[in-house]
Amino acid sequence: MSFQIKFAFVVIVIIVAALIAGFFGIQFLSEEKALTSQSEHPADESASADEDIPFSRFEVEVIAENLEAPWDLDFWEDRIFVTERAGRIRVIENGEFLPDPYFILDVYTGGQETGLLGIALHPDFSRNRFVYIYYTYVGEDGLVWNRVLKLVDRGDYAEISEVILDGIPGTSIHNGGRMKFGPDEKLYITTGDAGREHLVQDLNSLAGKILRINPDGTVPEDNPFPDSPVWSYGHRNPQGLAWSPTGDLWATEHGPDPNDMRGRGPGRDEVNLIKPGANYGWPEVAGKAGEPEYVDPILSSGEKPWAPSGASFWRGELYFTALGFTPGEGRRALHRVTFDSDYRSVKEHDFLLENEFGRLRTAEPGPDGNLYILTSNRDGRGDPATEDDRIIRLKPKNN
Ligand SMILES: [Ca+2]
Repeated sequence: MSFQIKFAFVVIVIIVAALIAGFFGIQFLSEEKALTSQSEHPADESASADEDIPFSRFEVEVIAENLEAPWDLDFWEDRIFVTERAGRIRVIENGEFLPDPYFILDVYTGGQETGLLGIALHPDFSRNRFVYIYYTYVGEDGLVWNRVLKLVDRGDYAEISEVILDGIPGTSIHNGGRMKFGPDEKLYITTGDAGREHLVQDLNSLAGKILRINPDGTVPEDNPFPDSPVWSYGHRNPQGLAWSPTGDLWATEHGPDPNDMRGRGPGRDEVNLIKPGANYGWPEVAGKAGEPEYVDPILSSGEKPWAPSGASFWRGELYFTALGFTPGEGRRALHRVTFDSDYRSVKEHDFLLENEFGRLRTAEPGPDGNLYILTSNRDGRGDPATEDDRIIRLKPKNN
């Protein structure tokens, strides 16, 4: 089937489907999104038109608007907890914002990569009400740092409990900031190089690392380096953490700009399979460098930037969001990666929502089985629409 014929066929199918949906008053948004998705691995020619289009099996809905540079989210029952970089946690309950912010914090917001970043609810939140946040601040020494703060939920607001990890180097860029509890109920935290590359290979610095701590801030006994929260190192600015169905940790990482490559390798942005104690190469190499002392990424953008931020496994596949600086080539899109059954080799890599909603910050499955995505258009680098920023929900059809 030629492309033109196939395209016409797809359009006719969609028009008919849309007419049917309109007739029954059904909200029917996903097909127009599906048309704009792209694939590096076109489906088999014998597949139906619907199966030819990645993501056609999802409905795409905007469920919240008018957020200001949201950065991370977590869920509990009917509540969505969302951080805004300016220093607010907002709560959406049953689809409605609580009238007042859940928590307000004085944070450092210089540059465009600072402020209140990650949030993670304790796995036993129902019992202990602990909420963890990661933020940038100016210390008494006048320097910029990042720290992890534990809050206690009090219903419609939260109170500060204690700082559980401090001394993470910060600056106006490369602050890392993603936090998630793993299947082992340890807290994993990404940190960036804070613009100081020499700290990244130094195991005594918390810059350019993935960290793993107990929920009370102590170091787990089975960490790879004694008495150190460092789980892996050699990272430039990782901002995505995701566990595969096989229990492995994956991380996305922002790579260097072209003028910052300086012969350091063939690639920029990375998707890495994280092994405890391993060295991921920055600032010596970037991308699949093939140097034996460094672990290469499983997936690299090569010379094309994605600017990948958040990541999650959802329905057995890896989804990561791309911020991009300019449109095109999946730079402002939701990437999907499928794997062979061992979750070691990539089967397909494609993306959707390209340039539909601008910069995409993170994607996280909710307790309802749907995928929630934050836009990041009011972070100083986007072209915000009047409704920005938004939370988008991907809902599988026929589920
Ligand atoms: Ca690397």
